[in-house]
Parts: sequence; structure tokens; C-alpha cells
Amino acid sequence: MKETIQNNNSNFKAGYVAIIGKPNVGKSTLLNTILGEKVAIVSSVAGTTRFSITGIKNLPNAQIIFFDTPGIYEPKNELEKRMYSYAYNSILDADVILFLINAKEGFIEYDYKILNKFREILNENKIEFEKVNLLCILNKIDLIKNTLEIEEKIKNIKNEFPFFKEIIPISALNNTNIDLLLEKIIKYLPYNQKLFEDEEAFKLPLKLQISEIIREKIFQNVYQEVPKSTAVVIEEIRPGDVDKNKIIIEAYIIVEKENHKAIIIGENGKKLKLIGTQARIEIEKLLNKPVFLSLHVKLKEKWTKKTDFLSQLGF
Ligand SMILES: Nc1nc2c(ncn2[C@@H]2O[C@H](COP(=O)(O)OP(=O)(O)OP(=O)(O)O)[C@@H](O)[C@H]2O)c(=O)[nH]1
Ligand SMILES: [Mg+2]
Repeated sequence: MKETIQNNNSNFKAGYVAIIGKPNVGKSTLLNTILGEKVAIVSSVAGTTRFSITGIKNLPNAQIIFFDTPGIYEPKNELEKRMYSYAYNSILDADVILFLINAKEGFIEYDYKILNKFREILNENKIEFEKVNLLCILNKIDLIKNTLEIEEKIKNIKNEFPFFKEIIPISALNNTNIDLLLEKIIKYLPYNQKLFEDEEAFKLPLKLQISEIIREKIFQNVYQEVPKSTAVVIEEIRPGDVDKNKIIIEAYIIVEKENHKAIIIGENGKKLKLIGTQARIEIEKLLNKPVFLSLHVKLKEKWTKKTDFLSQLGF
């Protein structure tokens, strides 16, 4: 991927940036904020991101290719193993790594675990830890009212982890310090020509984009445990029989347990209807056409362990 011609006459920089950190820390939100458009799904449920979403940021003096990663470091089933391997590969490909922590919580056990895992991965691949451009990003600073508290936290991190090249407080949600972050990233990128002319190069296939939208609406409308055991399959996308301008989409929500099915459908089908309506509105924006979304729920036990099914889902 990195076979590009070095152009020493130019000040232009280009490279890869991986966003890592524990679930729910705001990785996908940061990617969306940097790109100024929604490419990755976001929810308050930990474990939202399953696919490694990539986005290209073009600036006058640089092109940055960002990898959003799922916050999985201890894979427990086949699905998580596949998710983990995305995170793993993007770390090895990256010129700069953004290690996100929650500013309010500071470093907690999960963060230490990820940091250790990260060292292990580098070791296995014979990459010297000190040579890696690892930046510590304190996200969600909007949750801290006292700026002195932020300064104190930065000071402590500097003492405890001298290997971070930069420590940058941001709010991905409120777009605070994002320009500063980009500046710092560019500082560590190699001099390079543009790596990609086509900004669409990394977009997920259409079916996957649609299933991600539906999955986000499930995460946003159904309580904690259920979304984790759901997948969305897009069976068919076709023009309407009568109105050819209308797009018909047949989709299935796959759940692992019978009672999850009832929860997603809700009383008198109300929940499913809400999920469907919210998803349809967003899909219509994506396709720029009216959409009829047919949404059903199916039971498939232990799908997170079934390799064939996971491949079918795009993993
Ligand atoms: N207050 C505040 N909330 C944030 C900020 N950034 C993200 N969030 C919220 O944190 C939650 C998780 O955000 P995501 O972007 O989905 O987190 P993630 O790290 O991608 O999570 P996984 O994909 O599950 O690993 C969402 O509810 C976001 O709105 C921030 O800067 N401030
Ligand atoms: Mg995410």
C-alpha cells in the first residue's frame, strides 16, 4: 500500500493514521468530525464499530488516510477475531497512531491493556516502540469544566508515559482542537506525493453502507446487550415495480436469541418501525432517491461463531 514515489522537492506530506483506543472512547466520532461527514457509525454502546472504516482527508499541504478501528483487543469469538485483525493490520500500516483515552477517566486498566497489547504487536513484528509516532489524545474534554484539571492530567501522562510524542486534549463531539490535532499529525507524516486521487477509494460497498446505517439505528434505539448480538444482511436492492425511481431494499436483522427478536420488534412492532423509519431517512440521503425499506428480524443462533456466515457479512 505504501509504494509511492518520494518527492523531496515538495513540502507535501501524505500517510496513514490509525485511531486506536478502548470501546466507546470516541474513535468513530473523531473520524467523522475530521472528515466533516458521517462515514462511521456512532453510538453510546461500547463495541459499535465492526468494520475498519477508512477516510481520506485532503488538505492543501497533506493527504491523511485515517483508519478507524474496532476497540477490540481480547477477541472472544470468531467475529471479534476478525474485527481485531483489522485493528492489528492498521496499526502496522500506520505512520502515526492516535491513542485515544477518555480525558475525564484518565488512564484506566483497559487503556493499559491496550497499550501493552500494542507493544506486543510491535515486538512480534520487530518494530521498535520508540520509533513509532504514538500520540496520546485526551478526548471528551467538554466533560471537564476545570481547565487546570486538563493541564494536570497532561503533566501526569507526560511523566508516566514519556514515549508519547504529543499529548493533545480534544473534544471530537464539539470540534475542539481538531485543527491543532491535524497540524500535529502532519508534523509526523513522511514527505510524500498524494497517495490517492480518488476519495471514494476506501468507501464500503453500498450494501455494507446500508447495513451499517440500519445497525446504527438498532444501537441507538435498543438497550445495551441486544445490539451486540445483531447483524444486518441486505438481501436485495432493486428499482420499484411501479415507480422505477423508488428503490426497494430487503433487509434482515439477525439476532442470536429468541427474546432479542421480541425486543427489537417491540410492542406492536413499534420499535422495528422506528428503526426502519430512521434508517430509511438516512439511506434516502445516501442514495438521493426515495426508498422503501422492508425490514425483518431473523433468528440465527451463534452467528458470531459461524465462519461462513461472517464471510457472507463481509468480514
Ligand atoms: N461528551 C462527549 N462525547 C463524545 C465525544 N466523542 C464521542 N462521544 C460520544 O461517545 C460515544 C461513543 O462514541 P463512538 O465514536 O461510537 O466511540 P468508539 O470509540 O468509536 O466506540 P467503538 O466503536 O464501540 O469502539 C457516543 O455516544 C459519542 O457521541 C466527545 O468529545 N465528548
Ligand atoms: Mg467506533
